[in-house]
Amino acid sequence: MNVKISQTADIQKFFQEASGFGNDEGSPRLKRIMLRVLQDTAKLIEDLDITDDEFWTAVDYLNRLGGRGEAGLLIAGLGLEHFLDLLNDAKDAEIGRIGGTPRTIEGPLYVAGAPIAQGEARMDDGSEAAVATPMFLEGRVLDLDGQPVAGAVVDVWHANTKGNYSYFDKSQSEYNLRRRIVTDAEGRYRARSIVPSGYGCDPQGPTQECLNQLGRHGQRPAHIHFFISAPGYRHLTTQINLSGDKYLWDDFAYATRDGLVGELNFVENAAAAAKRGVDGRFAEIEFSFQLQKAASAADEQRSHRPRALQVQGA
Ligand code: MBD
Ligand code: FE
Repeated sequence: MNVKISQTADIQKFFQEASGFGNDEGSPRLKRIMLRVLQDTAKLIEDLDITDDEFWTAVDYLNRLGGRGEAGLLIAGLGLEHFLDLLNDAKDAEIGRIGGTPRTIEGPLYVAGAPIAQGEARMDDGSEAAVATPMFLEGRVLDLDGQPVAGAVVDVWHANTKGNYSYFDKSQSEYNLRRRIVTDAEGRYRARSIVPSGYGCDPQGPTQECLNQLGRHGQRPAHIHFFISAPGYRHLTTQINLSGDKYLWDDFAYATRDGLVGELNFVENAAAAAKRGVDGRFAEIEFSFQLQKAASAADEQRSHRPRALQVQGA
């Protein structure tokens, strides 16, 4: 067709009505966003000759995606969560808010309310002792001048040896591999945990179903997530992705970034193991964070993205 139906004045007026522009109720912000969604969706349908069957397949897909709780997973897999990082990086650069540890995506598997410990914590419940490699993680939280930030909260979470996360994987104990560690006077945090495995999307789930159609895998390299926060400093959401993993630079969620690659140092030394209180082979990893100063109170807070909250003992 020569004339684009979606661009005619009649259709534009119709979508304005559907977005609530004909009334004084509701949210002006949402109306503006919805109008754009409808306009752009209509344009896409027309430009790409989306068939009715394709359209209703997509509607059904959204139902199944939400039904399985995988919307956040697909957003990560399509690179949109990483795009938000790139956008925020560009905004920061424009106003000279540079320096410190790079941000990278949170992902969909955080759970609020993990146990808090002072200075150090054991993160694993010991249930995988027979198969897991003990991991000793430590580092410091510093400001941009390299001065320690005492009393910072290092909220850390990672997967088990199967690549699964507690809470979402009901076979794990509550808050397994999730802790909040408050830094000591030197800005230091220490954790004993286990070496995580990379995550893979459920092969039967709707996210992998879409990735299959794109000819893509749904694997992440082994990684450790962090929220770092402290009064007066800008909240940091980041991860360390572990070197040596075949997916390190082939992450389906695009989270790996320069400056965020962590090196596991495997140690096989009986005396060193005894000193650490473990038997046999273990791993060490050191990673420190540098925080920007907060420019406002809101800067100190993480985003208000809805997150799971497990009540301890429940
Ligand atoms: C993860 O563990 C993760 O970090 C992301 C971003 C997506 C899926 C699983
Ligand atoms: Fe993860």
